[in-house]
Amino acid sequence: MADALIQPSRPDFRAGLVAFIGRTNVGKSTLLNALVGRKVSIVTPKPQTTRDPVQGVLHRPEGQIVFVDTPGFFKTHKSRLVDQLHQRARRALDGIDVVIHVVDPTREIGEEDEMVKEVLAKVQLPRLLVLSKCDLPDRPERSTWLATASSYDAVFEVSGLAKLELEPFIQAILQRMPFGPPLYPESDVTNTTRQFQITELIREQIYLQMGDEIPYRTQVVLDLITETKDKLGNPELEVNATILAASDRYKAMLIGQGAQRIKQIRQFARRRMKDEFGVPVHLDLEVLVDQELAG
Ligand SMILES: Nc1nc2c(ncn2[C@@H]2O[C@H](COP(=O)(O)OP(=O)(O)OP(=O)(O)O)[C@@H](O)[C@H]2O)c(=O)[nH]1
Ligand SMILES: [Mg+2]
Repeated sequence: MADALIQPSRPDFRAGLVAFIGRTNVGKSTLLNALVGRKVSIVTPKPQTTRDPVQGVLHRPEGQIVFVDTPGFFKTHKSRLVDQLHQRARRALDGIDVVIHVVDPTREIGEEDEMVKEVLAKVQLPRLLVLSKCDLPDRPERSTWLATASSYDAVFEVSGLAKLELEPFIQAILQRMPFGPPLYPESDVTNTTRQFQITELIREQIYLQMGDEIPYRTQVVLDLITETKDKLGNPELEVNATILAASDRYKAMLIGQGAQRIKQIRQFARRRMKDEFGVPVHLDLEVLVDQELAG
């Protein structure tokens, strides 16, 4: 955040922080991306895709909303990583102005939803309930969630994927923002760096290209990023990154038969990076084992 760039705002300008909280896979990150108009948070059908409280900024003449994405709550066998992600989601509520509980009415209500409700019960904040995926015709838990409306300040049904019903939702949030100057300059859409975005786009492809068994403890490390030019003088990016796997077995899975899987991860990640950064990307990916990730 470069404070010097922030323009003095109108006296009635509103700005604040809004956190999305919910069980894993309900569509928090998809919604964040739809609201800010850019892919600032990665999305996959696999649980606990989001690991860090990524911020995305929506700029409007009357106000600025900083959305905070959080790791989803996920009930699984006890693990240090899952505990850590839940802790990050709870902490993301510090300093927030409004909390948005995102639920997926297509899925049976479960223990994970109860975990989120317990977190919400501990915070004294304006709260909105969002029923996601309203583009899907079959939403068996819709009425059950709507029946909980009295526990919230307002309820919305939206679709991040199909970008449906977003405007009334945005207006409801803006109304609840405190008066104050913008938190980010108008040019900023996220608090993340390009380096972070690159490692996330690689992690996204790891999740997407692997089967059911995801090497969750895998880490992506950026070794080098260089801005270069092609023969005609057009800008390009050269990226060298390493995927650290927790064991030889995971390393073999990531590489795949005849190195097919790592090739796919590389190809798709390159394409997504080109979409995001607007320049061709050469990506060099290596897979190594890091024993410290195990356990
Ligand atoms: N049909 C439909 N699918 C959606 C919608 N929003 C998200 N999805 C899908 O739901 C899956 C999970 O989406 P995410 O945005 O990653 O969910 P999340 O809540 O951020 O998940 P975690 O980061 O794991 O907590 C993906 O396969 C999305 O494409 C929606 O509005 N409609
Ligand atoms: Mg997410």
